[in-house]
Amino acid sequence: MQLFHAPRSCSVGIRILLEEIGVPYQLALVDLSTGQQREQAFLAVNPKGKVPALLRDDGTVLTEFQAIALWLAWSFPEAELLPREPDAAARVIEALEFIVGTVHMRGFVLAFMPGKFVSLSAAQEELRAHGLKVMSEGLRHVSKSLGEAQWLSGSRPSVADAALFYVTSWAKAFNMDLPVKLNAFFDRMLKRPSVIRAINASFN
Ligand SMILES: N[C@@H](CCC(=O)N[C@@H](CS)C(=O)NCC(=O)O)C(=O)O
Repeated sequence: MQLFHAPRSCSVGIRILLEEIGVPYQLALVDLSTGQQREQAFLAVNPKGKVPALLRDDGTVLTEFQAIALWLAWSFPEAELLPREPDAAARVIEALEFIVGTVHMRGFVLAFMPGKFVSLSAAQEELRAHGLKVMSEGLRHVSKSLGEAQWLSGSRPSVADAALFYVTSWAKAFNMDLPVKLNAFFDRMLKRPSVIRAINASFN
């Protein structure tokens, strides 16, 4: 398999899952800062111009964080990235969708890239404030769901924990206050060999 990946982006979450599974894969780096995601070569892989994208062994490409994460979990069940019991699995998918769909897409994106949506600076400030609110309320909500558990799935890191890692790493990078439990979660993730391998190679 080949993961199309941008350092410091959400695709690090998929990289962590591949490392947790331990399956061989290649990395194709996409430089978002120079707009490589909008070049023809990458658009031929993912016409939406976004990472992550995963080229699978059958030659097909899967896009969208949640779809890739769940496909990996179902394809490599021995890695236990998703509980088998339906109710527990639904809770993990609920957290995954909230982290990617709301905290990332409606929080971080609006807070840090308001210029993608509106040009007037007053409007950008309004969007930024809204994004920051969504993001910090969202992270507080996730922290509550984590409760006293180490991982969102309870006993071991799941697809949702990989997503929580990348949003908490952004919060840290922007010096945002994180709920205590999410700080502890982030430190726990940083100690996992899969995360060490994933970020060493992506932050080079
Ligand atoms: N809905 C997509 C969003 C992915 C996404 O926003 N990726 C960002 C990096 S975190 C990206 O590729 N941005 C490049 C761009 O928008 O030009 C998913 O869940 O995979």
